[in-house]
Amino acid sequence: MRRAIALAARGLGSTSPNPVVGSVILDASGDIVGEGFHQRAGGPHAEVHALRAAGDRARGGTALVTLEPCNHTGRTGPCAQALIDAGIARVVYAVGDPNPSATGGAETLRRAGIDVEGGLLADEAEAGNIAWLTSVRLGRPHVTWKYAATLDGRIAAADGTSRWITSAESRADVHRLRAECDAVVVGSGTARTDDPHLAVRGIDGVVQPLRVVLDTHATTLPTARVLDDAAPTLVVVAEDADARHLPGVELLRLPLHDGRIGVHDLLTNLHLRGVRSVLLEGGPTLAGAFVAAGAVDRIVGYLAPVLLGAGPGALGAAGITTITDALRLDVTESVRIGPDLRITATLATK
Ligand code: AOF
Ligand code: ZN
Repeated sequence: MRRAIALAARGLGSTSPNPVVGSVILDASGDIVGEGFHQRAGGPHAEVHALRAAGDRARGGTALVTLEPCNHTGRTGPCAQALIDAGIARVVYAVGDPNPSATGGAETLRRAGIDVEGGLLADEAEAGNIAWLTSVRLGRPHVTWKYAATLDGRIAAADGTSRWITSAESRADVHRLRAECDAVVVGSGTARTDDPHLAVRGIDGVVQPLRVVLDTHATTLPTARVLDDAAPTLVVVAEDADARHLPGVELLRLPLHDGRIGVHDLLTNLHLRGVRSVLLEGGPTLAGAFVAAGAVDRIVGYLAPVLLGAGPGALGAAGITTITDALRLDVTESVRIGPDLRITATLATK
C-alpha cells in the first residue's frame, strides 16, 4: 500500500477534477506483478493500469488500491467489475470513496465473493489525496496558503522592497508546490506591486495551474506578466467592474458583499470549474480574508534566516483580536530548503 500511495503521488497536479489513485497487484504468491496510477481525468483508473500490467498473473491475486474501487460507469467503466473479471481474490483499499456517484465498490466486490478489506494506511493515503477528498466533502477546493518571510515574520522591508527574502532553492520549491495545485490565487495588490508571472518553470510535463487574480475593480494592467500565454489566467472582478482595457482576458464577475468579493463565492466558482486545489500566494490582505473565512486548510511558510525588524507581516487582519481566539496549528513537517526553513502546518482540530 505504501508503494501504491507513492504511485498515486505521481498524478498530483494533473488528475483534477479526479483524485490521485495508485494501485499494486500481487500474484497468488505475493509478488508484485502490476503497478499503475491515475494519470489524467477521463483516462483509465489506477486499477485498470495495474491490471493491464499484470495480465493473467492477476488471477487469484491481491489488488491494493489507495481509494475504494469505483462502482460506476463514468468516463470509464467500473473498476469493481474489472477486478472481478480479472479473477482477483482479495482487494485491500485505504480510503472509502466519498463520491456518491462512484461509491459501493467494496460491497459489489464482496457480493462477488472477493475478500475485501478497507482502511489500510488510511491516514497516509488520505494525506496524499487531501485536495480531492476535501473538495468532495466541502464542495470547495482545498486551500494551501504559502508565504515567504524573514525569521521575524516580515514579507517586505518598511520601504516595500522584498526581493529576494528567501533563497533560490526555496523559490524552486514553490514551483513544485504550484505544479501540484490546480490554481494559484493572488490579490490585485500583489499583481500590481510584484508583477508576478505565476506559471510553473523548470518542471517537465507539468499541467500549468490556472492563474487567478482577485481584482475587484479591474485594476490589472493589460501588460501584466500574469496575462501572458504561458498558462491560463482568470481575472475575478466585481459584477459591474469596467474591464474594457482587458480585451480577450477571461473574466469571472462576482457580486460584492460589503465592497468585497466573497472568499466562498470565489472558491465555489473555482470548484465548479473543476479546481480541486488552490495555492494562495498573496498577499497578506487576501490571506487574512481567507483565514477569516475559515478557508485555509494548509499553511506552507518559507522562513529565511533574515531579520528586518519593520515591514508588513505575512498575514493581514483575520478577525482575531485576543489571544484566546488565536488559531492553533499542528506542524506536519519542517525541513531545511537550502539556507531556509520550510514549515508545513494544518489547523489544529479542537
Ligand atoms: C479516478 N481514477 O484511479 C479511480 C477513481 O470521471 P470518471 O468516470 O473517471 O470517475 C471518477 C470517479 O471514480 C472519481 O471521482 C472517484 O470517485 C472514482 N475512482 N477515479 O479518476 C481512479 N480509482
Ligand atoms: Zn475506477
